[in-house]
Amino acid sequence: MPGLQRELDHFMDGLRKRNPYQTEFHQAVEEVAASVMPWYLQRDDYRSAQILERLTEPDRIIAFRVSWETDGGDIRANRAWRVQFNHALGPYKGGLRFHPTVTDSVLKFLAFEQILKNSLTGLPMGGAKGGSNFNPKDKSEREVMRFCQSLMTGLHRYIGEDVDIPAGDIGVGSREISYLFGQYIRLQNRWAGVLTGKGSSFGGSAVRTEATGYGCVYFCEQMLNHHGEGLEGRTVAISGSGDVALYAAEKALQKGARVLTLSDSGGFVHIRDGLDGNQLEFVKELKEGRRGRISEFADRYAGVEFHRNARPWAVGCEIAMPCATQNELDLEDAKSLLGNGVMAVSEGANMPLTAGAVHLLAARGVLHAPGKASNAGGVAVSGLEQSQNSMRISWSREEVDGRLQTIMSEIHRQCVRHGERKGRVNYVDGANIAGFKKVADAMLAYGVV
Ligand code: NDP
Ligand code: 2IT
Repeated sequence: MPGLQRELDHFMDGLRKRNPYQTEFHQAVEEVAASVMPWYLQRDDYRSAQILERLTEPDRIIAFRVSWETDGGDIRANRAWRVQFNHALGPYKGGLRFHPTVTDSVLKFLAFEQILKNSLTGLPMGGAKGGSNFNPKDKSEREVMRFCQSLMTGLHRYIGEDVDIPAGDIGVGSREISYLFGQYIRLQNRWAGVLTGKGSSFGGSAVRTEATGYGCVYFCEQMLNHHGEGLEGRTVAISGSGDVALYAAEKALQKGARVLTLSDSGGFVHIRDGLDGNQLEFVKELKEGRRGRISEFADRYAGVEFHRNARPWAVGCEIAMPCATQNELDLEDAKSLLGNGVMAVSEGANMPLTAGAVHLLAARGVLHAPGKASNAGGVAVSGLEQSQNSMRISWSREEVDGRLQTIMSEIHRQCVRHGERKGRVNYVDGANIAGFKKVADAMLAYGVV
């Protein structure tokens, strides 16, 4: 369709010009624009209201300096941002990332993806993301605390339980959320559910830590079942060893799958016989308790090999779950997976595949769940945490897990509805169209705002 390609190129040229050098943001928008364009071009009402142009321009970006003091008395200044992208469907919602690679481009891509992801959950949440180029890895406990307090001092006036509700992401787990929350309630002198991922004794929801990984496996199972396959006995390669990866591994084990790999930024471990329950407990303690390196897992167990500075995608597997970071699985990795007969890719991370890898998997008909569908379980349980905070109640593990499963099934249903072509589902198109449409309808209803 030459007209379609021309429209897409024209739109992307404009977006690139308006947002120079923001390559991650371009990549995220281009994927969505390619999915929605055929349908968008038929909607004169959306086109004349410039929905696509407005939906790719953030409502606002708050950029601020975070000054803090090291244990040695040196002064440091980091950069921090909060991208409040779109609140058509509810208050801004999305995580905070602390990692040296954080830039405004990375946060804009994440916040843009979050709009559509949150729309897919069916809960009233807009899209946002924030974070800093701060590296928590080589910092002491007290340094992390002082950094979090200083960041919240800069951020607190822009957030609120009905305005914007941050949560965790890479480098921001329950420790950081607790420091951020403590500072928020000190500054505001009021307790409100303004962050999610809190400790269970102070307003946190059951299953929030596990929700992204569990949800990713629930979604993968739905995707396989819909195509006449199952998860039991399947081999799974997982990247990462953070919150998302570890609980994807846990749920995959519970479902009878064989987990062959985990990784961190130093390399990956190949568990030839498949991860077992004791080993998973060891890795949890290693990563969550001691903040150690994944190489130590191989040091501890015979039969577990460590591959330094390598990614796990050359290991033969039937299912791949990238759960570390963006663009961690490229065209060459996708070729390796295909060469080994991969049948499904379920993204735990946000945009872990390069555009080349996405296109190759689509061309070869591999089932591919994009993060905005398959990792939506985390923010969905964040939404449930907000509900519990507002109602001043707390639900049991079973209650929250049941709701999570229902939400993941409903997201799968929406992907099928908008992405099924001749009995095979393109989940990338399905998720993009379903997520986009709801936000577009709300924006149209609001008029020119
Ligand atoms: P964590 O900080 O808990 O873990 C991140 C993991 O990814 C670590 O193993 C880390 O290794 C690895 N990693 C991070 N950056 C890189 C990099 N540049 N290269 C190689 N490895 C890297 O984060 P989460 O588990 O929370 O997040 C993982 C992914 O899931 C992210 O894409 C995040 O946006 C996404 N996500 C998270 C949700 C959540 O609720 N937490 C919800 C939905 C999506 P190392 O420790 O060596 O840096
Ligand atoms: O990418 C994501 O969905 C998250 N980091 C979770 C966001 C949230 O608000 O729970």
